Amino acid sequence: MEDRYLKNIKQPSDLGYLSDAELEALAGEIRGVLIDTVPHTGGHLASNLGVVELTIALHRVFKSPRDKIIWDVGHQIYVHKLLTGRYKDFRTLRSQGGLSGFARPTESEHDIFFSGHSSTSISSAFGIAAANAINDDRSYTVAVIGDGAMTGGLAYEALNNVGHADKSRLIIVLNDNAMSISENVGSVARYLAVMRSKPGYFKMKALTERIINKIPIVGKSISSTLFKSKTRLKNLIYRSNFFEDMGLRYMGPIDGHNIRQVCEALEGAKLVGKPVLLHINTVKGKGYNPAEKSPSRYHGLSRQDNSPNEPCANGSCYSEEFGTFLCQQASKDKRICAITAAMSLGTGLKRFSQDYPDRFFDVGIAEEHAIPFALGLSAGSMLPVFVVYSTFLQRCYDQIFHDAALQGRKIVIAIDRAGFVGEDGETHQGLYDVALLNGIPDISVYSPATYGELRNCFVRAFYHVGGVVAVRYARGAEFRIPEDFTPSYGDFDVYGDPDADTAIVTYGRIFSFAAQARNALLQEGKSIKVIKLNAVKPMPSGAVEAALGCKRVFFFEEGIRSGGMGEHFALLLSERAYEGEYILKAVPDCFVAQGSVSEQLARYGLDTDGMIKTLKGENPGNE
Ligand SMILES: Cc1ncc(C[n+]2csc(CCOP(=O)(O)OP(=O)(O)O)c2C)c(N)n1
Repeated sequence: MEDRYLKNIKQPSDLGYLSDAELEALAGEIRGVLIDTVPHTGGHLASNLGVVELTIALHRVFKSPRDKIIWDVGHQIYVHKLLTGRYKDFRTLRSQGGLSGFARPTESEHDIFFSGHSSTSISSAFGIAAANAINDDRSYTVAVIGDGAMTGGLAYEALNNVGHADKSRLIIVLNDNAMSISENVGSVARYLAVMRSKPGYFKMKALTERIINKIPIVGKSISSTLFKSKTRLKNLIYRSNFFEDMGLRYMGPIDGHNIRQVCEALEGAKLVGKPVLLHINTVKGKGYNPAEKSPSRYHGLSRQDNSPNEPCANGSCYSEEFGTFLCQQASKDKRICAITAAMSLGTGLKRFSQDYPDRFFDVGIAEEHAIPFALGLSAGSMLPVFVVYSTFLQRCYDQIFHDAALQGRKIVIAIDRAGFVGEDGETHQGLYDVALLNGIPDISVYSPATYGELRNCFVRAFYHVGGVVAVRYARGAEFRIPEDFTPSYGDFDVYGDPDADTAIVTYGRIFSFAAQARNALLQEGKSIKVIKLNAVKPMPSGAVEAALGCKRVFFFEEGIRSGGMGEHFALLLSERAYEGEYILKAVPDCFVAQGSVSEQLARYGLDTDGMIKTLKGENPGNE
């Protein structure tokens, strides 16, 4: 009996054999699989529970992969995976070598683009639709975008472009559950709340009930003439709304948990002959009480088999430590403001948002906006800190260059999730920020290893260093630091014999592994010093000095090699006529696939064992 229908869905076309009642039963089975699996694998439970019926309807009405379905962010793609031949492997979700938690074209022809970052779906779907129009390809392209992702500016750049493209067979499904990770924010959210509560479709449906008889999910398709009359009626009801003003056809809002109604609407959207936005209302966490009650808590779950390197395993983590520290500072300094781009929970800002609502700004999924907004706050004599995951900071390259560094004003950037992030994989790794910031003038970058250093770096960032100051720290908890290490809280520390002729240069949490590797080799009679950088930009000249006399320098870097600390340090050494050898272990020029943080550190030789091997010459260097 278990998964009676789901196990027989080998490809989306198999849905065509199921009756309305069987589709409902299938939805129940899918919910069961999600609720059973995701707490173990970790991942986005609430978002997926909310799109069960929508995904069934999409695959019922469209012919994937000929018709292309593009999921914005891609965190809500599990149901799509279950219906596109990946049910059997679903338990491998987010583990090393297993199914990704996002869209991965390498995994299935039904996943169109790699995804993980928000608000891109309308642009890329429109590109496909535009190409199809040129090639006389009559297939459909569907972008599924959440109301949270609709707060990202990129979505509006796309709508601006889509609005005058009459011929495109593009359907945008706005999956409105009133939630981003936390409650959705801003004017768009307010506007959608008004739209959501209007009985548009139903009223329209009642008006046309006499003309259109019961429309089955498949079979008899709605006649174009009838649909057009429906649209005309709807336009009488809604003379204008934002999307129609932008040049799209607007349909909705409809109940996104009613498979029949969603199928009808999608069939209708196919007949419109110009880009359509279909607004559906869904409930985040639908069908699982705890998730319906606390959708934010169930937005993203961590794996159940947490290793000690996972977030808050020891009761705290860098994000929480940062959040607590910021609240303490804010109570003393009324200028401190915190900005988040829809990530208040993950970045430890929840308490700040409650204690200092006037100085807390959730700008929506709008990282690009956050930086110039911080600039404005700074110009208005405030002390802004933009708290952002390393991977999402990538969106802000030009803003950091033009709206921050060039202006010379004080802006603090707290870069969370710097380093390997684990199960989210390629799209979410925090391995690129050092290289990215290295190329921008007049920025200071700190990379503390411990909670104590983290607090100290922020004090320096707020009060002792000018211009743009970034402090970067990892996902999860601090690693163990040897008891005989006493931090200087300066730009760098030297751990071990300062006269050793072998040096390790490193920064951030993996100092812990470097220190352990050094101590293990000390037992074997090898003398090594660890130069631990706290400031990675500008590079402390004393640290270069400390490495100059060594015969061998090993760089261990939890970040991309190109443009990173190691390359830069090595150049400074060679400029100072360094005559010894150096070996650079960092992440090579690649995208780093999912796995646990420990697996990823081991994969690139950046755990204690890997470092010992490299130090002994058993690992190839300079990868
Ligand atoms: C550029 C970027 N910033 C932040 C995130 C983190 N993030 C992932 S999902 C999400 C909320 C998306 O909300 P919505 O689109 O409404 O989808 P829902 O989960 O509510 O279905 C956020 C902020 C991201 N993926 N990309």
